Amino acid sequence: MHLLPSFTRALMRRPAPNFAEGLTTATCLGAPDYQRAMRQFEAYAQALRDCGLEVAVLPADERFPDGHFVEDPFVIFRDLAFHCRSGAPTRRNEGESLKPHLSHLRIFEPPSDALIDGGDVLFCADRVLVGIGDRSNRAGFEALRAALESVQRDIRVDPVPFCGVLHLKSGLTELAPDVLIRDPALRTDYELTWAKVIELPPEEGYAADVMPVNGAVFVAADCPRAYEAAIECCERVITLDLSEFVKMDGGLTCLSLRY
Ligand code: CIR
Repeated sequence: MHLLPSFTRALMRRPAPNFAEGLTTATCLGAPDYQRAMRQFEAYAQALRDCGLEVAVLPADERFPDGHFVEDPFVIFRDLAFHCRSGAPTRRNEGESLKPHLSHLRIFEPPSDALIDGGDVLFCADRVLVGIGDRSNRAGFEALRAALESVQRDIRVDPVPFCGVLHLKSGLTELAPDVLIRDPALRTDYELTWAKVIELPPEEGYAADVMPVNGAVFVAADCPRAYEAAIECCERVITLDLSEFVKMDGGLTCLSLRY
């Protein structure tokens, strides 16, 4: 059974003017430009609308400089909204502010030792991969697996211990069923032989975070190898420039919750 249905809705939050105060390891890229980030954000929201999604865009919230990375505080699967407790303490209250906008879903609260960021959760066509790294731990994986099994008893959920990139999806996503795209910086012992794996050149590593949406696939702009791989798998490839979010360690998927 294919785990990726077509999406009808997306939730996004505008970046706050203080978004450069968020967490980042990419300081060598320089400080992000707010106006440019806002233009990139609007283009992303419009691209989701062009794919048929109804996009709810929440106002910026200066309490959360990383708060526009809405993918991390929740994992949504059918009617389930799993409320993640981030391994990054500064990001732990973001989910509370999203909850009222997800109240039509069944919100699941995991135990407090369960750490997880949505960026570590990769829904593939036939399985879910849960990265275990700096932001997500084994208890987080166990709690998410139990919650997903409550929705679909036979769902396959695999732990993927990794390092080298921030989130699992920063370095590995699925372009098409059984076709993975990978940043060579991602290191893992998890066996990937069940899929074809396209390894990007190091300078395109951040383009490993691709986002399939309703028959299209979103890919970071100016990454020719990633584009070529995407066009081989998918008729419609949407490229987006997210340079200002990359400066804050943000990947393509992290700016929206799709469901
Ligand atoms: C953080 O370090 O948490 C944010 N600055 C970036 C989060 C990006 N999230 C994602 O790729 N899922």
